Amino acid sequence: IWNEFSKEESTDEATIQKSFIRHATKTLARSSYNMDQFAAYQATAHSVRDHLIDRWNATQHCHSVKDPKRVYYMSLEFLIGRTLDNALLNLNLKDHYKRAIGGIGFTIEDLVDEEVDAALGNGGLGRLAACFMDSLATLDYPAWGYGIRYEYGIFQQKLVDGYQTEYPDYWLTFGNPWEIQRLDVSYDVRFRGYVEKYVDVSGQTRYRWEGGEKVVAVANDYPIPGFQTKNCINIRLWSSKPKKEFDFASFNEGNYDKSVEEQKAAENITSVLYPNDNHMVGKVLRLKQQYFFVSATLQDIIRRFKKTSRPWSEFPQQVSIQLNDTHPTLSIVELQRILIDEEGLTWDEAWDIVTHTYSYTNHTVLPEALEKWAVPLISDLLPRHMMIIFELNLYFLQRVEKLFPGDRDRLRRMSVIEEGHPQYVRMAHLAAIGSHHVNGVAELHSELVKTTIFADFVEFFGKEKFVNVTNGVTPRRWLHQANPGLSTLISEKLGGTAWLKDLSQLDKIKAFADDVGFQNRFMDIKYKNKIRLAEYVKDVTGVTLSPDALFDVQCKRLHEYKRQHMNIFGVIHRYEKLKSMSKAELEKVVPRVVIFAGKAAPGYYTAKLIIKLITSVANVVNADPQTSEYLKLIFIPNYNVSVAEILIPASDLSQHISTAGTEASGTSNMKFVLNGGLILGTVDGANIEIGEEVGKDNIFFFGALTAEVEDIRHHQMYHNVAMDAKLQGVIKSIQSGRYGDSVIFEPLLGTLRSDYYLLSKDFTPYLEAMERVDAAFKNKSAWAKKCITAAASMGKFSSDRSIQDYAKRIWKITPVPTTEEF
Ligand code: 26Q
Repeated sequence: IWNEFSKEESTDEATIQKSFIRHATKTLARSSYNMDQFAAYQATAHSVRDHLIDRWNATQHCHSVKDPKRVYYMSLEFLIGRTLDNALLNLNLKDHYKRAIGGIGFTIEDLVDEEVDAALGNGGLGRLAACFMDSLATLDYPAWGYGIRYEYGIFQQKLVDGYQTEYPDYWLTFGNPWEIQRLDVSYDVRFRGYVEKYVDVSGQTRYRWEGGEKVVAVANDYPIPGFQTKNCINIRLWSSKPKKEFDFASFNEGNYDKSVEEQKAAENITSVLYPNDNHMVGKVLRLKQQYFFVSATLQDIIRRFKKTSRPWSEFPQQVSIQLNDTHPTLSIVELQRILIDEEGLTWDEAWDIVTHTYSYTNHTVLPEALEKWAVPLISDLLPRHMMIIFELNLYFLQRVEKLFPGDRDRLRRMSVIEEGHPQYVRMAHLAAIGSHHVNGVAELHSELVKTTIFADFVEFFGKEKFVNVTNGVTPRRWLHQANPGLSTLISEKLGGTAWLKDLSQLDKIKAFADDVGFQNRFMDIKYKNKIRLAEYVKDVTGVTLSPDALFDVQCKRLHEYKRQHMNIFGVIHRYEKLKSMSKAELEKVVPRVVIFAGKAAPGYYTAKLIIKLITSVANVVNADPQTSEYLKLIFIPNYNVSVAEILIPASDLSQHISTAGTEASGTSNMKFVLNGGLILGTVDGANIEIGEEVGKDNIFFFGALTAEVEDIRHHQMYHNVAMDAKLQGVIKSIQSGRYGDSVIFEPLLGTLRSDYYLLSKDFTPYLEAMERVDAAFKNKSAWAKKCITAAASMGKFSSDRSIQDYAKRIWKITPVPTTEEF
């Protein structure tokens, strides 16, 4: 009976319609008189979800039978975005559903737009995790993602009087058809308590973590379908629940507050995502989130490992754990604790297992982003873990001392503990010591990792431990889904969709770069994408854009190192210049639309002020009839994955202009070029490798190189520099009051007096690069050729390639296809 009735439903029109109506009536309790567009989305989603679950079950069954080595990707963030369209495309059901849903009187595009984003991440790091899950599923790797089911994702950004204001992102109001709550998969997680020393039966001194507060972690599963494969993997997101529902003792004593308090405290743990990107905040609740996540995940991994009764020594042959930055680093300590305190292994046996299990990805070398936690905070929350950290640090420093006798300064630099009042735990040191590999996310960044934060560690462990895995993006979401026009054109030329699983095939499109007919089709697709964006911009801002203008986009988290202020200063410079031009001169100008989007961390004052400057300048520029044909300036509010899917395919030029050496990789740079846009960028992060692939004629580089930046910073030469003359002109323009009371911008302008991000140094080269862009855009055919050549050169930047790199060099896992019998 099971075999007969558990088969995946067929996908003909009538079956899909039946399934839609069954879910509308039975799952949602709706009727034909009571179906709005949102309910239709929900019914469709539930119907698609059935297909996902069938494949998910088959994949799980296959993996438990074959019991291969698995990889666990631990990340505090998964920035997934919407699922419906992505699932339809990955399952190859889009056309079927289009027809079936059309037959019921809805259009699939409208329904897709009803879905709210799953925005459980800040930016690059979280979106990378989501791309990696898509690739792991597509390539048939036996993999799990583990994370937290935040009830509030990254805040919603609205503009009020041109200022960013934040609103809670409660994304679960109307339920979530994509998650499967698993009340049967739950674990206790403990905080605080005390440590007891005792002697065991064999006379060994041992420690036990006793007492403490308990909460419960409940699993919520998020199926991730691969593209054109039966394989469907899982992201398991934990939510916290109180251990005891209600304290009746205090309730009966009339102490209602106290009995509810504990319950609320437990639920608080997974309530909200911290909205800081590339900036460490030392809040207890964040540390609680990290340990809660680490504890539940390890219990789940160990339970799965124990099912097959292997000895502990085989753990690293069965389990590989990747740490997405240092955020889950307590996992290293927790595994050591479980092995020695609960499983009775010796310290050395345990440490050997730990260090053959973990690997760690570093995403930044910026000092303000490196995680360090005050020792008293950890001692209080996790007393046994703090002991273990001190102990492993002691053994580690003894080994360092042996190799470099008497080098006190080296010991101080390398210690997991930063001395001071209070002491701090350096999480990056802990992660590096407990891992077999440490990787950076682009070539330059991986070199910087070795020469800056881990220089001493390279000398100690050897350079083989420190590797590079250049980031990538999934071409399924970021081309096939976001840009169906271009995807169809490529499939037509390459004779099918195989390139979507092997992006190196894109290379063959280069053959058409000179073909005028192809150029026209390519640029026509871009034009239509620009119209789609213009409609969206009209909708959310009321401003009308001409799709004939050069669309120039910078969308990313607001940060001084990313230098959105250099961009807006450049816009002011352009505007002033336009104002001074004669009619004849104006006629030669390339019309430009400058678009910004991005969120600032709520507590990041300077970043928020940059947004205010952008919106203030936009108000003036967009209302100026003298320049309106030549310049428009837009700030799109609430940048998220869904906005990116509209924005990226519509860009002619995108800006990636971080001070050299500061942006670890960047991943939107890859998405833009893949979609037929060019980059204006610094010689930083993955821009460099993109430049190597596309060729120097197809990317606009400018600015100081990393070595020069390092030199200037090392000699403190960024203080009180003579300001670039053109930049001075821009500052004067702001101070003239042209964009509103300039007093509010003084703190932003003040940052330039100590020009740590080297705006002054890079400003003139930046403007010169812009002139090269304008000149190039005038030659339509030459521009098209650049875009085609660049896009066709992007094979390297598929996250499939990144994942294969990790799988072969770091995780040592092989694909396990879910075959038909499952
Ligand atoms: C840490 C401690 C406490 C609170 C918050 C944090 C925290 C949270 C998020 C620290 C950093 C982040 C996010 C970092 C991030 O997104 N980094 C980006 O990672 C991308 C993927 O590798 C790179 O492409 C970007 O260059 C890098 O900035």
